[in-house]
Amino acid sequence: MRKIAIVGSPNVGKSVMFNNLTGSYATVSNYPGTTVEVLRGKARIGSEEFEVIDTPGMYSFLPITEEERVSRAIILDEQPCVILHIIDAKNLERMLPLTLQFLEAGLLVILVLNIIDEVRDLGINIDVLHLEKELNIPVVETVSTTGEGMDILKGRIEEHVKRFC
Ligand SMILES: Nc1nc2c(ncn2[C@@H]2O[C@H](COP(=O)(O)OP(=O)(O)OP(=O)(O)O)[C@@H](O)[C@H]2O)c(=O)[nH]1
Ligand SMILES: [Mg+2]
Repeated sequence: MRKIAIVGSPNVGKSVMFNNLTGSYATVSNYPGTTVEVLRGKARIGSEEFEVIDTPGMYSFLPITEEERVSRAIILDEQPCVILHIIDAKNLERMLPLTLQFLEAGLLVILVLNIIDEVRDLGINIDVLHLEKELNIPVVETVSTTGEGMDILKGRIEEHVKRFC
């Protein structure tokens, strides 16, 4: 089964996104050789079923904490064909360096601008098409707590899988 890894900084909505994609059933296990817990579940997107992995929060792709080492290992060793980089869109500038680290490592990520409801409340408008052009990757806006944007995200995942997996 092909894998989708959900990655990003702490507290950006990764686990809510994981629940959106997988429904209620998940298995929890310690990553081998560590005390770090990793959640795994299944998602049907289009006609394909994927294993979805909710990774521990990471600030950098160059790991300092055990959690960051586990997330890096999942990305590099398990070779998920889809990597969803979830960010808190309110803190776009602070969060994009991690996206760039992924791209520099040759990883084809889909950038998910989550918590876009609070961005709107602040009166901020993010130019998503411009960001897509600059980064040359799909960029999708979501509100993971309401499910807004999930259909579009699934569509982008399908396109990505057809092209790259
Ligand atoms: N307003 C708003 N809140 C959100 C959204 N997505 C997640 N949240 C809230 O953000 C908080 C963190 O969500 P989690 O899914 O636990 O975040 P996480 O990335 O898994 O956090 P860690 O596992 O600690 O790294 C929760 O209180 C969510 O309800 C969103 O789109 N809009
Ligand atoms: Mg979480």
